[in-house]
Amino acid sequence: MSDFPRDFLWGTATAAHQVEGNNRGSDLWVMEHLSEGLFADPSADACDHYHRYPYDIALLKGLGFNCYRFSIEWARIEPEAGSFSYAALDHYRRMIAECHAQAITPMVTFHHFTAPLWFAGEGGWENARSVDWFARYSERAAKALGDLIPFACTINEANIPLMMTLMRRAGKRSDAIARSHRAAAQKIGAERFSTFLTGDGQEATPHLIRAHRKAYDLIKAYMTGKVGMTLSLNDFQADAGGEELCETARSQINTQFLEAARGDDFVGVQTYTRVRFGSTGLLPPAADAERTQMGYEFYPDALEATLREAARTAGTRLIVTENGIGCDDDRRRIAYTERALEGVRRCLADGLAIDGYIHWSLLDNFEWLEGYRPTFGLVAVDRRTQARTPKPSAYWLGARARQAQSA
Ligand code: GCO
Repeated sequence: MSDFPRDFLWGTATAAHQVEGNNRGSDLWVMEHLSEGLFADPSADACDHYHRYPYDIALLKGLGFNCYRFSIEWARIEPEAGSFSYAALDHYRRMIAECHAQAITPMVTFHHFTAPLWFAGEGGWENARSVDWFARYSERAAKALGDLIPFACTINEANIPLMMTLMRRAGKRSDAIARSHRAAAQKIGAERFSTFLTGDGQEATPHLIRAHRKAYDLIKAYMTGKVGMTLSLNDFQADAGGEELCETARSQINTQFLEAARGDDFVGVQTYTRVRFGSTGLLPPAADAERTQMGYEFYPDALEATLREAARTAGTRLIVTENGIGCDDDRRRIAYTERALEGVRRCLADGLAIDGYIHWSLLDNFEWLEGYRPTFGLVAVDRRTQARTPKPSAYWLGARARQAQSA
């Protein structure tokens, strides 16, 4: 493992809404509680990370990691438009300080899918004013926290709304989503309702890209650390006849965003699988292919391909800000991660500027529309008692991290 740089970031990741619990001022909380909702489970207490973060940071430190990527929750920080919670900002300041106290490098994401209810009620990212609203929040949070942040991510997976919209077009989720949006709007007494995950990605994309650019400058002004956005990058592959569809998907979903990241301090690469195109569209995994709990193909080699693509197109430094697998059998998590890391190692050997590998996720947590069924954690969580139990993969990856840091 000595072919990993000594100061390489070895981390685990979470996102506020997925682990904190009781994020009641957020857009998704409302959607989770609609009678005919899209969500398999409500997020509820999640992992109660809002209160248990010191323990969780100590846990990842004890396992051998040196970095923790998490998000701050806009819905808590700005519960009403233009009014900011000092208590929430202080909470996140304590959390970041706790990382430093435990010699963990914090990587702080400003937006990880959820937004305040009032923002959703204005149409969320479909509204052009979203750019200024996000900029105002980012500046405020950076002012309060920036001096403690070595790595900031503006928007997590800025390209996911577009990807989901394009994929939905092929499928037929749209009616259920429209119904949910109407019900949510009615519930909060707004005229419209839209969220990052369920909204119209085509409308949102230009706003997201502009919001990232603005936030990048505003956050930079309050810190000496590095700023970037993260992208969900699938390894797009073409079967015979699928070349054109594949290249169209790549240019819309990957290239346009990687180009928007040019000049940033880094781009966060988040990769889970490959997506194959045939002459008629998306191809399902082969009948004999191993599938993860998410239904997609077990394909750890995707990470190497997307790292190379990101390096070519964005030309920035790279950090693997998410990579992992939802599975019951923890041995498959180890196998997956080992193969993914081999790919990272080959990229480093070829001179790619990669500064870290951050595994998704520290904890089994709320997997959005899928609820609590998929388990991505290195650490299992008993949601009744909140007891944490590291899986063999946690000790295995932690040991790799430790070994690389002392090599
Ligand atoms: C993502 C999301 C995570 C998911 C993970 C597993 O950024 O895609 O950050 O929230 O839980 O990707 O599907």
